[in-house]
Amino acid sequence: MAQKPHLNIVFIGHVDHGKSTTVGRLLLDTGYIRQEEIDKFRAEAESKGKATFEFAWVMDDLKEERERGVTIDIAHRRFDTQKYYFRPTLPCSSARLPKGSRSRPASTSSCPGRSA
Ligand SMILES: Nc1nc2c(ncn2[C@@H]2O[C@H](COP(=O)(O)OP(=O)(O)OP(=O)(O)O)[C@@H](O)[C@H]2O)c(=O)[nH]1
Ligand SMILES: [Mg+2]
Repeated sequence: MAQKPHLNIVFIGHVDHGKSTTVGRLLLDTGYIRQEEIDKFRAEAESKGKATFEFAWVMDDLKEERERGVTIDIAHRRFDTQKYYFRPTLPCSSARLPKGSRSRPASTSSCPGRSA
């Protein structure tokens, strides 16, 4: 079978505008995550005062990301449609940058935190 064309998608937007949630939803709708996992995240998020973050938690799996409700480290997951193979990317959050900074300083350029 021929390989599908591969498309990278980068989700860009302001803090809390729903980038992680959109990717989590796409992964559910394309069968790359099960509804049971979302239900588990929903219950856990509610118990920790982070209700509504269940879809974001699919991508945001670091402890600090879940506590703060922000994406901190770059993350990739695959999903497919009939015609394409997608690799969504959530870039590191600007929330990690020093106040007033518009670009990532050299010392934080490698997005520390997530292994593999
Ligand atoms: N009402 C509503 N809430 C949404 C929608 N999309 C996301 N949210 C909520 O917005 C909050 C932040 O969502 P995230 O997906 O973490 O936003 P983000 O853009 O990834 O945020 P950062 O990683 O901090 O940049 C969560 O409480 C979501 O449930 C939407 O379409 N409608
Ligand atoms: Mg995010």
